[in-house]
Amino acid sequence: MARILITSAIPYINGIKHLGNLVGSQLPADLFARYMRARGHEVMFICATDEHGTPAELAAAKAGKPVADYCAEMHDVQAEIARGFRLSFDHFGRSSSQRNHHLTQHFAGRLADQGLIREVTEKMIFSIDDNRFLPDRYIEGTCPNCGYDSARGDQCDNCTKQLDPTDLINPHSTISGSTNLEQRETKHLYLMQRALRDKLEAWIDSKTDWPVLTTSIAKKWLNDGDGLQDRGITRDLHWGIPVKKGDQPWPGMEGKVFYVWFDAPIEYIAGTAEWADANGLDDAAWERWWRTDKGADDVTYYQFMGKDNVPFHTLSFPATILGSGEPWKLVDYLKSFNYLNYDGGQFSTSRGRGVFMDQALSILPSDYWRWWLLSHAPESSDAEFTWENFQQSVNKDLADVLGNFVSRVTKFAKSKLGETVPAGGEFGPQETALIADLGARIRDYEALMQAMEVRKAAAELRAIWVAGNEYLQAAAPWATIKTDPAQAEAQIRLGLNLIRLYAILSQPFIPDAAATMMTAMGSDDWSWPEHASDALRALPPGHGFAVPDNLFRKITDEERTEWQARFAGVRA
Ligand code: B3M
Ligand code: ZN
Repeated sequence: MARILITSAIPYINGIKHLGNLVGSQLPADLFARYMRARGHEVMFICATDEHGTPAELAAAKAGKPVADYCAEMHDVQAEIARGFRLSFDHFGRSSSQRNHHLTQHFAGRLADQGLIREVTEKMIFSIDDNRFLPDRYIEGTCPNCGYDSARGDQCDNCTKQLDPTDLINPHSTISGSTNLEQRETKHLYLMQRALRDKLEAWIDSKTDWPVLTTSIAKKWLNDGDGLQDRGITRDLHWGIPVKKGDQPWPGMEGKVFYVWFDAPIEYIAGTAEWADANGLDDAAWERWWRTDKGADDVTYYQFMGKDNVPFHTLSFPATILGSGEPWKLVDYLKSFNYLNYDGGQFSTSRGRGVFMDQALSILPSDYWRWWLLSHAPESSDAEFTWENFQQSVNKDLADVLGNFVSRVTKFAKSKLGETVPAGGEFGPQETALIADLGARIRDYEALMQAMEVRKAAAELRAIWVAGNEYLQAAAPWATIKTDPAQAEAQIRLGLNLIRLYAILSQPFIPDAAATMMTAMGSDDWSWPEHASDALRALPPGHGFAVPDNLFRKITDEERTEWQARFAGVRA
C-alpha cells in the first residue's frame, strides 16, 4: 500500500467555475484519487478556495459585500457544488485560514533567514482617480510579449507570461477604467528566484517522466529572456495575509499583505493541517504527508492544474519550498491540462459564455458531465465542448452501452429466472474468451489510470462496457433459454457479475451510477478485480439482486437545441 498525496489547483473564490476549469484540475484529480483509493492506497486529496488578491476584492466590491463575508459565503457555495460533482476531497480548505496565515508567514521568515528575500523600493502604478495602487488585476493593458489587449498586471491569459503592472502597454484601471495613472514609490519584498535558478533547473531536469506540456512550460519560463526573474511577493492591498517574518513584525512592511500567488500554493500544506484540525488530529497527522523528516519520505505527491498555472507550480512554489531550507515535500508528478473551449469559442466567465458548474448540475446529474468531460479531457491539445458531441456521448456510451446492458441483463434475469443469481450451467468457450479479454483490458485500464492518461483510460473503460454488450448480443440468453436453459443461466450469472465488475471499474468516472449498480447487485464488495475470473464469480448462485432504475436517460434533440441557446452568453 502506497501513500498518495493529491492536490488540485485551488479555484479562485470570485465566482462559480465553468466546466473548462473543472476538467483542468479538480475533476481529473478526483478521478485519480478515487482510483488510488480503489486500489487500496492511502490517499490524501486536498483542495481549497483561493481567497486572496485582487480577484476576491474586485468580486466582493461588485457584490457590495465586505470581502471576508463574501469569501465565507462563496466558499460554502463552491463546497456545495463540489459535493454535487462528487469531488471526493479529504478536505476543502480556505486559503484565508489561520493555518495558512501562519505557514505563509513562516515560509517568508525562513526565506528571509536564508538570504533569499530582498526589500525593494520601487515605482508602482498608482491611480489618481481611484486614490490607490493598482496591483495585479486592478490594472489591464496590452501584453508586451504577445500583444493581447486584455493582459492583467500579473499575468497574460493569452500567452501565460508572468507580468508586472509596469510592463503593460496602454494600461488602465479595472476599477474605474481610468488611464490617469502615475508611478509612485512603495516598498516590497522580492523572492530571489534567480539565486535558486540552478537548483530549480536541476530539479525540473530530473523529472523525465513529466508530461511534455508541463516541462515545456517550465523550461520556457526558466530560460525566458535573461532567465528567471525575482518576483515581488507582497502587495499594497488590505485583504490578504499580513506581511510578517514568522511571528515577528516586518519593519517597513506594515499594512501590506503577501501576494496571492505566494500564499495560494502554501494552502496545499495548510489545507492538510486544516484537515487534521477538522478531524481532531495533532500536527503529526498532517506533517507525515508534507515533512520528509516526519514520515513523508514515502509519500508520492501529484498535482493537477490547467496550463496557465504551471509556471507558479514549477518555479515559484518550488522556489519557496527549496529556498526554505526545510525538508518539505516537493511535487513528484505534475499533470497539466490544455484548455477546454466552448461551442466554437472560449468559455468566458465575464461574458457568461458556456456552462458553469451550478448550471450543469441543474440540468443533468453529475455523472453525465463527469463522463463527457473526462472522456474528452484536453490532454494533448485543447478540446471543445459542443452540445452535439455531449448528446452523442451520453446517449451512446452511457445510455446505449452501459445503461442498456444493465437494464437488459437485470430485467431478463428477473422476468425469466427470478431475483437471485441463477445456478445452472457452466462457463463455456464464449465466457472464457470474454473473461480473458476483460482480464487484459483491466490491466490496460490500470496502466492508463496510473499514468493519468485520462482520455485513454475512459476509452478503455468504454471498451470494457462494449465487450460486455457484444457478449450479451452474441450469447443471446433470450434465445438460449429456449434450447438450453442451463446455459442461459450461466450467461445471466456472468452478466450479473459483470454489472458488479462495471461498478468497481467505473466508480472513479461515474460514482453515482457505480453505487446504483453495486446496490442493485446486493453487494458492498468493492475489492479491485485482481483476477477477472475470480471477480466474475464473486456473486454466487442464489445471491439476491434487484433491477435498478434506469441508469442514464437520453438527451433529446429539443433539449440539446434549448440548452445550446440558453448557454450561448450573458449568464442570468
Ligand atoms: N486560483 C488560479 C485558478 O483558479 C488559481 C490557482 C491557484 S493554485 C495554488 O486557475
Ligand atoms: Zn501575452
